[in-house]
Amino acid sequence: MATTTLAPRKTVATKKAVSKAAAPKATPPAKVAKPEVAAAVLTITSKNYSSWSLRGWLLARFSGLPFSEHVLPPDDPATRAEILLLSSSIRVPSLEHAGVLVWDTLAIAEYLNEVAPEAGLLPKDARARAHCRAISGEMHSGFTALRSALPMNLRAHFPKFKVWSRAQADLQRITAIWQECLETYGGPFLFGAQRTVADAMYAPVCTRFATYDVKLDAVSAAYRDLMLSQPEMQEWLAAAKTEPIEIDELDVEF
Ligand SMILES: N[C@@H](CCC(=O)N[C@@H](CS)C(=O)NCC(=O)O)C(=O)O
Repeated sequence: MATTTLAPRKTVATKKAVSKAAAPKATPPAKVAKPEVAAAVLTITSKNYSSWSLRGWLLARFSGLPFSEHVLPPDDPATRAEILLLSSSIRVPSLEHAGVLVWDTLAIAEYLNEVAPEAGLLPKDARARAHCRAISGEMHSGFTALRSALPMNLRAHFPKFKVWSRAQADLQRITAIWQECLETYGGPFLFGAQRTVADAMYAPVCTRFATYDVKLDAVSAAYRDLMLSQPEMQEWLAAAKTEPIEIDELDVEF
């Protein structure tokens, strides 16, 4: 009997003792170290004229990597010397991140895809990824007639602009690329629901089509409008409009 009456008390007493012993001490909560995000710096030039700067900047924004801009005025004599220190190609954009310096837009795209794979800058599917790289490479190395005939100039608008025949061929190839991608991957972006490297690469073509009043088929026009309405594009366009840089000679590809 005594055992049965005492046992519960003992049990309760033991529980109290245990809970007292386990009670948290009044010490301040341990500080949880936040993972360090290395600051990145993207060097660009004119927002109004530089299509490569726009591509690099969009890639960085699409990647989600925090970065600050280092803007070099293109008409400044010191600019060339400064770019030379950053990239042996004497070109912008260039990206500095975590002790790594990378230049040339496609190299920057590949680097950003490595440091921020979750951003989906390249499609997950291997065939789509190869296709994305192929059309991005085609933009990177081709369409020279379109580039020289229709230089990027975001502040300008040339209604009824006459596109000469070689540039017209580039234009047709670009819209064929867009149509094929939009049909294959279902849009609204070139490789489906996610913005990829290819969308950044072709973004300055969208602005050129708007600047030079290029007549497009309905599918290509919808894609152009979607890209121009992206918040990042709107931010860039607004900044370009207030940029105090005037360049008269627009026969150069910026
Ligand atoms: N292939 C390069 C082209 C970059 C390029 O042409 N950048 C122009 C500005 S948009 C430049 O830096 N020009 C300065 C110069 O040629 O001195 C890339 O993909 O980044």
